[in-house]
Amino acid sequence: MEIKPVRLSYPSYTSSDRDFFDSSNNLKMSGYNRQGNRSAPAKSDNRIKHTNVGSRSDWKPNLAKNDACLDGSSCSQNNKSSVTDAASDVKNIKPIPISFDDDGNSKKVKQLGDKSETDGDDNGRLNHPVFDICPKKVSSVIKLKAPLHVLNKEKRNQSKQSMKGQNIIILGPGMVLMKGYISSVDQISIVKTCRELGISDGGFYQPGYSGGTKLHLQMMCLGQNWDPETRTYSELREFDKSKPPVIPEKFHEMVKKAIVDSNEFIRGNAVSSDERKVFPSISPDICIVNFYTKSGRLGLHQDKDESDASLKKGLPVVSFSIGDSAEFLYGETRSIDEADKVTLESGDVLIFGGKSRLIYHGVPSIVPDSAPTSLMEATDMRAGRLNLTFRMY
Ligand SMILES: O=C(O)CCC(=O)C(=O)O
Repeated sequence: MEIKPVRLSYPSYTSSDRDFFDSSNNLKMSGYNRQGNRSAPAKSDNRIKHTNVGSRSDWKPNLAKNDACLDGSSCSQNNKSSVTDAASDVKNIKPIPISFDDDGNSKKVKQLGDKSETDGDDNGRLNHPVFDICPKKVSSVIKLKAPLHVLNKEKRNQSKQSMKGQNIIILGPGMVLMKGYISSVDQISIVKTCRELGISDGGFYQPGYSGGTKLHLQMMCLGQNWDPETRTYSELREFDKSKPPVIPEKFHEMVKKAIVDSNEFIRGNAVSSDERKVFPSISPDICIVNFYTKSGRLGLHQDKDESDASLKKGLPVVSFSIGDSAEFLYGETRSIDEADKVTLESGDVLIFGGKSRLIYHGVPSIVPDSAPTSLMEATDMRAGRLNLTFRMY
């Protein structure tokens, strides 16, 4: 599969905005330094204006010519194996031999007596590909352990990062980034949990639309199902009637703690009254888990399919990043050119609520091979990035 580079340009900035660019003309963290203090003027006083257009449905690559599909290359509707083709009345989905390419696209491994790509087999097993984020390594491949100094360096970075309050950045009113907040141990545990849930009923699948277009990621929902086609939440997943797994208690605790810690930081460090507003606590009833392979991506969109009450209150979305880093765009409009960019690394937690609840955001690219070696060795996770976003309906 041809991979076209995503080129980001920022033509609308004036010379006074130069501080926003690094030497390679990449947009730097806007407005704040790592301690959360303002380091450069924000582009405007009222950065986050919410318009009522666009939503997670903007993932749909065929919506608009210019920005609906970030690289434009895979907007063609050439993938016949639509997820909606799968048979619907199935209780136990068992893995059948499916291989995935680097894009996470599934390909059934041909077996003796195979009928077609979309039939179930003679045992009633579904041809719904099971996407395993930690596939068993082929035994003939000899795995070399990472050298000790690499692992030690990662450990040192990790403990530096987890020193309380050290690495929290206020990106804007209602938007806080907690760098390296999730410990290595918890990252490993999250990967293992998502792996187990991901290969079970209601686990990972590649979402798409009835026209055949697919998103460039694998997704599973916890708590409630979110349907990209209808942009609604429901108890069951439409195409296979599976019930989304419940959100593990441990995840609830982590979300609560992240909100408490970010609020503590906001109280001590926010510089304007808008930024000083703390996040209300949430008990999330939805978690969308995305897995991006190295060519995975997600267009700019708003998360606005939750209830009116939830959106009105600005209840925060809490996002965990694990594995490879991601370029993350965010801004007040759906324009890539006007968006700010930040890199989300393994262990980072991003919270957006309040004034930023409806911020446009997306992932134009994944940074290949940037995941901590120790995480990959401990989990056998395939190359890529796991992202969990918790919300309250
Ligand atoms: O992967 C990410 O960081 C963003 C995910 C996201 O925007 C979403 O699930 O709505």
